[in-house]
Amino acid sequence: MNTTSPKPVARRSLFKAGAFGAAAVAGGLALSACGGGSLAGSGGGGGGSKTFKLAETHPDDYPTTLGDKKFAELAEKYSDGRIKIQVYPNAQLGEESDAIEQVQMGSIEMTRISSAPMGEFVPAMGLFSLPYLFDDADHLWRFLESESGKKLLGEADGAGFKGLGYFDPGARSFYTSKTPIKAPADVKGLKIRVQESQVQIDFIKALGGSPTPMDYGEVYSSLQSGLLDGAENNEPSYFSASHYEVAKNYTLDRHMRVAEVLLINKDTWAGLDAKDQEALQKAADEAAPFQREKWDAQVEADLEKLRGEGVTINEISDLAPWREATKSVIDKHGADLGEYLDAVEELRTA
Ligand code: GTR
Repeated sequence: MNTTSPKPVARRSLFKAGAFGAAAVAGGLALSACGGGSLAGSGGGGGGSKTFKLAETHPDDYPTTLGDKKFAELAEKYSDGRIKIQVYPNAQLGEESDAIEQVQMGSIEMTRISSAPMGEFVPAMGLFSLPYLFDDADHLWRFLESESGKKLLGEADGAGFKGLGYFDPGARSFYTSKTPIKAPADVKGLKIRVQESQVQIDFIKALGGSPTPMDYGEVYSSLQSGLLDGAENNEPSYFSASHYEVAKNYTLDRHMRVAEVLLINKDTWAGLDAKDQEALQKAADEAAPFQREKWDAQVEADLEKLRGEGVTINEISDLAPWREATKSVIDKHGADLGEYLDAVEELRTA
């Protein structure tokens, strides 16, 4: 058992330094080279059994956590007990921005993470933060399961990770504490929390709002204190993190489908023999449809509960003005994503 505590990493923060780019990927490589060399926390290498930690930000019964647990159960089964995965929910191992750095260094072997903060390390993952890109969940999944979706997941290799698969992220929508958002102009002047993503910062700016990147765990108190006017997320996050208690106007504009990703440290992966790699991959492949089923049921149940809690839900039927107002975000951030955007377009209709 490795007992060294995670090494602090000088975070390549776009919020301090300003930009994505080649330097980001190079930084990622350097980190992985110096920190990820051992099977940290693996409980011994070689042919014996290995125990991996998996960091998850959500509570125990949240659909992604259920997906993680299914993955863990199948990994143990398919590896004949050689691989054990301990799922740590509730951000016990740190907020996402810390967890991903620790996975890059190898002090945590695995995480289920949103592709938005991952975009700091793997810029192409910014695709999923482009606004109003996917028509619906089926469109997203056609892309995720396509050769392009797999290639995009493979880009994680360049930053010290191996991407094992995607989980369903639902769709992110706005919520506000005071004024409800009904049209793009309503975002003007509002302080809106975003994930750690330059694309999302530019999205809020395009709508005239003031974007505030912040850890997920700080959003509730910031909405409560008035530091934020609003935030945005899918129904299960809005409900399970109790954000609805302090921001009761929910506007279903479904602006982003920010894929969830199952990641393992690249060196940990490379240290596994072919049989165990196959077992892990098979487990991830089978956990994905399981998680998606849980997801759909949870969204329905949570909408029902939110209505019961007195949340005002605004459905947006015409997305044209929203697309128009935020077109600049696609123009700017889509420029380097040509082949992925082409695939998204091709897959728009089944
Ligand atoms: C959720 C996502 C989390 C986290 C969170 C956030 O939808 O599942 O992994 O990224 O959003 O907004 O920080």
